[in-house]
Amino acid sequence: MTTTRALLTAALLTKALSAPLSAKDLTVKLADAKGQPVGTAKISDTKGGGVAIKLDVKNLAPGEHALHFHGAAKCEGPAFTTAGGHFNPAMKQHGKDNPMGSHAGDMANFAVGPKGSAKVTITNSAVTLGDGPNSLFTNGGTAMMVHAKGDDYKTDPAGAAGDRIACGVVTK
Ligand SMILES: [Cu+2]
Ligand SMILES: [Zn+2]
Repeated sequence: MTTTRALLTAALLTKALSAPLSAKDLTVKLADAKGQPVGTAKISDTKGGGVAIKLDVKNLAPGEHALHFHGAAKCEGPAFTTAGGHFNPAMKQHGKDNPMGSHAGDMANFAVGPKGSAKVTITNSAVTLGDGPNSLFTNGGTAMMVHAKGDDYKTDPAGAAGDRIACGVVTK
């Protein structure tokens, strides 16, 4: 009896210690303009605030691509315009190299290899899976967007990143 209880307590403790930092991680499914799947983005809260995004994508054009969170949780191809502009709760301009920037939804470019795939982790210190105005779930959620070109990190409102080529809704 006592042994059983001790084992149970130990098991519960182990479970608590190994629990993820956030209530739950989130896997976003990305699809291209034709609705074909191009991979996933696994989002998790990080210890110091912000999120880490494990991007695992394929069937994209080789080269640099911009990655943003847009303000509406809509991925309607082929142009994905209903996702709106960049997620911008602080009402700033676009880009880390813009003195008036940046949007919470702005992130670093990533590179797609010659075979059309990429596996990369990108961080964003301005958003969270938790609560508050910078939550990716604010106002019904956001959309993760991949663009045809790289972001120049300064041109308002979207970094001159070209077409929206893949999208995934970020909702609870
Ligand atoms: Cu974008
Ligand atoms: Zn932006």
